[in-house]
Amino acid sequence: MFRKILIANRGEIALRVIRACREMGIASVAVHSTADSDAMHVRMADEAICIGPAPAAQSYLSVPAIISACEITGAEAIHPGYGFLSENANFVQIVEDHGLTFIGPSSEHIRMMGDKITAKETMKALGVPCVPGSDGGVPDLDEARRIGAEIGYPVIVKATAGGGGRGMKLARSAAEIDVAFQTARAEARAAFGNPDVYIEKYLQRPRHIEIQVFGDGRGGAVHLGERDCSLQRRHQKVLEEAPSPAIDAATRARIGGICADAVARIGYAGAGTIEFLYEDGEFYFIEMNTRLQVEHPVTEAVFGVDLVREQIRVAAGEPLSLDQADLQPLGHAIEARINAERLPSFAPCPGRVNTFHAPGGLGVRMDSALYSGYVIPPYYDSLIAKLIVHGRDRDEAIARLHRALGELIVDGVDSTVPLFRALLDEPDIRRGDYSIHWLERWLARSEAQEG
Ligand code: MV4
Repeated sequence: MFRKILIANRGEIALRVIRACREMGIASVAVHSTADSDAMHVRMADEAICIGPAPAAQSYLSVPAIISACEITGAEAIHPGYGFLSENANFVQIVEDHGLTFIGPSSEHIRMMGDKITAKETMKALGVPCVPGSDGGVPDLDEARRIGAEIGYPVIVKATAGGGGRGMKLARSAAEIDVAFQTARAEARAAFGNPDVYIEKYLQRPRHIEIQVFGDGRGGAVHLGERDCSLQRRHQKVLEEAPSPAIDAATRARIGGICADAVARIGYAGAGTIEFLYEDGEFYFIEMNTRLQVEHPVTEAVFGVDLVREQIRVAAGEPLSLDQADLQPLGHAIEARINAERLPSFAPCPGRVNTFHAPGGLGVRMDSALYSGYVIPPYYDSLIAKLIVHGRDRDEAIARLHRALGELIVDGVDSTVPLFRALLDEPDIRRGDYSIHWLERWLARSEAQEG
């Protein structure tokens, strides 16, 4: 096992990894920018090292600074958290070239899934159900028109180097395919330096359901059910839950089995998430994320598993301590992502947090790096806390989230807390009856009403 791990991240996810290290008897090294000298992850780690100025490009994204920090502190492995360098295949290669261990999958698997056409071809060949569409890339307009006519409109043109909602263009009818194809290509070339696009049937009212998988890197893998992440705004998840209100045990076992089998067959190592659109009882693969996700705690709550501990174990060459037969979800978990943002615009609201008080009690977990007096810097994303509740069933989880939100105090900056109170009062949300479009439509309606 590793003696010392460097965490190449900040905020609540850095704390999450430090806590796992401490429970495993592993020393932790925090890295930070000059803007984060007073950040909680710096205080909580065993050691901390400054790696550069405030802009992430010169600190949390600086490969030489992070490699140097490992050499100076004697850290043997790097946990990337999410975002920043977590899905950067070149970084993983450099880490390995320096005799260090990246806590995550191989650079080959990251590269494979980072190219969305390759990811889809790979998954399709492994028996994972995919959205109908082009076989691979679409090289020219004639081919785009032919595919549109073949699969039927609406279709969506997606950049192979995109993902997470970046680089997509909708064509509602044949009249729109030329513009959609040409703009998608031009934008993909400008944004990613790669113009390649593919085409899919556009699903009108799906849910976003993702399967948590875990590979041991030796051909073994398990799944830990699904998360429903349909409540999003501008491709940013707002609230996630496990299990999905739309999925039963038999469906979970079937799609979970397909996903675990797929990652086992490619020899995948570590945590991964296979994203699907789910409509009319069918799953359609869209992307695979090769990192630990922000919303992993809802899975941890219902499966009673420490996913970061498993990541570290697998990276150190130890076997998974998970057995598929023992993995049964218990109860229901919901995560509210609390951002320092002003409603209704969602404009970032950095600044001094005068008072911070975290809720507690049975079934409540607060993952946050806030403290009273902390000054939220303007340079990074606006997530300030994840409030995760667990109940025996969905109704209990909802009541618990309501109760916990009432105990939470974040004073001095605006936050998205009021959004969750309003959401939990909505009959559609209480029933679990929502698609990927529900939140944006509801926000548009609320704004119109308030004038
Ligand atoms: C789609 C789709 C409908 N049909 N693909 C957006 C993010 C990226 N991961 C994939 N996305 C979508 N792909 C087909 N064939 C609708 C979306 C989409 C979406 C997906 C998940 C969650 C929220 C979304 C919001 C708008 C569009």
